[in-house]
Amino acid sequence: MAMTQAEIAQAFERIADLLEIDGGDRFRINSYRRVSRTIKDTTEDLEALAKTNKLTSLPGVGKGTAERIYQFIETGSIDVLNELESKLPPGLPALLEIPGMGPKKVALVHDRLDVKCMDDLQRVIQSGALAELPGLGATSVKKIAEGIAFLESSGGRTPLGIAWPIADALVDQVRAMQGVRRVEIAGSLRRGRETIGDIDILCEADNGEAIIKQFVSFDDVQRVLASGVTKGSVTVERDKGKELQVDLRVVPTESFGAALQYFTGSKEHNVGLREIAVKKKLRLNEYGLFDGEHSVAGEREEDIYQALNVKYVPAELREDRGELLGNTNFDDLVTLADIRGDLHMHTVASDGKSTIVDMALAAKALGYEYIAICDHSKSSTIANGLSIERMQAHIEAIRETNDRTEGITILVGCECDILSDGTMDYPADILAQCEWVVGSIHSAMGSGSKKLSATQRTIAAMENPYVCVIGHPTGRLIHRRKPMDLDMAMIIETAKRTHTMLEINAAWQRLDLKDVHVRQAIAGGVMLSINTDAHRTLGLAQMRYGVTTARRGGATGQNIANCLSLEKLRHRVAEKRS
Ligand code: DGT
Ligand code: CA
Ligand code: CA
Ligand code: ZN
Repeated sequence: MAMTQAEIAQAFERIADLLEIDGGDRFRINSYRRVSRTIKDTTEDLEALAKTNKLTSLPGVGKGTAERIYQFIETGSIDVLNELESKLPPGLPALLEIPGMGPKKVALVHDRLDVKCMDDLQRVIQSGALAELPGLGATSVKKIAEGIAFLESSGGRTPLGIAWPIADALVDQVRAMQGVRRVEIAGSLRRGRETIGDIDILCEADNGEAIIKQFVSFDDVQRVLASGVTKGSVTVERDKGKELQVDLRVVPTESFGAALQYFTGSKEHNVGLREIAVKKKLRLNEYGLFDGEHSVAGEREEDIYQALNVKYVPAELREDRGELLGNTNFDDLVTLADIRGDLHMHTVASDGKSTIVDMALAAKALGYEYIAICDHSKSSTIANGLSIERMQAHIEAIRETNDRTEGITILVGCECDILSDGTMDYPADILAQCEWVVGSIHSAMGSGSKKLSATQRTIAAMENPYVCVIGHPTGRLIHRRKPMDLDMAMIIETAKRTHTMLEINAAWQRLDLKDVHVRQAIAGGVMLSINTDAHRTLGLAQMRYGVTTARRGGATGQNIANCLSLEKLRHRVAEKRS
């Protein structure tokens, strides 16, 4: 059973959480949390360590912990975790998912108000009993109520960045089966939506029944929902015990393109396309495009659009947002291959896990020509932001690393906080030494608490000549934090006027700006920058989520700063500064 480091770390984190709800010993709770962090941060191969009995070489890992890690790698579960889960009311751990509810609060409502599940919690919110508890009060109750509403509105959908790697692994397994000629991801995942209801996979083969049989018995399958001759539906584990549905459909060669078109959706796009077919007295369905009994197209998706005399619409744009009106050319949408650099990443200097040189070498391996190292500024204390003295030394370190690293340019940068009064967290002389400055709001995001609104703060930052780009402009975290209340039209107008770029933060938890804002920014003549905000080398791979979001907004390479040559990029920065 292949376990990722993150999964093992998560299991230990969960033990700590459940132990805390259960009123367990503080020392034990802390030690589980520490182990979780060690596992998350280690660069060692845990499975290899487990096999050679060397897990105890990790800091803080004793014999007992080593056994638990080993058990989890071998069996996918840990006795302590199972015991805790069966001891606590089954509906109780789910309360941890509510934004604003940590283990302490869950323990409190359980002990004092006998809350055992979500419904119980709703009831004590209604009755006012929750607000009476020590340390809670009206404001935190309001936060919790909002958290519940938020959780319900997210409706169990899976973030793109969790679904995509799972789908990739399944696609590889399907591709390896005998008789399979082609495999493609369809559905909302192919369209690159920020959250996914279920994964749809399509494969071209003749021996459907045999393929579905193998599919429903893959190692990762938790439950089989349906197993037929051309379609199988299963669930696989997503994270933290959550399930994710996967549908596999097997289709013959002559209708593969039609099926891919149909099952990619969106439903609304398909309705529009079918109407165009009807006007031409043709019939379009998942088997093909037909003129009476005669098949006009079906083997290739492109042929269907062509036969209908419609410009081929890339999957990311099939959302019924005017893509079938025929007046747009989609040929030049930005691709991952167009990306020449990554302009927002952190290192061990602030809250990252990799060094400058490691980030640079990893970026070089991705084929990039340049990167910008952008660690946190001094006010971001929880993110270990750099004081002016540390930043000065960091600037030297980045320059020095750049000088001795071949084949990639490392730009001196920073992610500078936009303070609550709209000023920047570093003085001009520090910013002037940076070749690239990301300005971001990290504190006091709630409107109304401070003098300036989020819009005013962002605009003030854009007026600063050193701020090249606004990082994660709306500050949202998908399923966890609402976007700030921004006047996007005004932000875009100011960005255009001040030559400030806007970021498409590619971290799948953010995807900020999102697709519709990307489209709005492009229409407003604003340059965008797709950045991963990576906190370790692996994080650089998130670029594809940002590129997908940019494509959904109709972006071409022309709209994206990090598709420019370094020379042109420097020119744009200089232009703003002058
Ligand atoms: P999801 O899974 O909720 O994120 O969204 P989709 O778009 O992947 O939807 P899903 O999985 O229910 O179905 C995949 C595609 O199959 C969908 O985008 C369009 C097509 N499809 C499914 N049911 C229908 C239908 O009743 N009518 C039409 N026209 N297309 C359908
Ligand atoms: Ca789907
Ligand atoms: Ca589906
Ligand atoms: Zn950042």
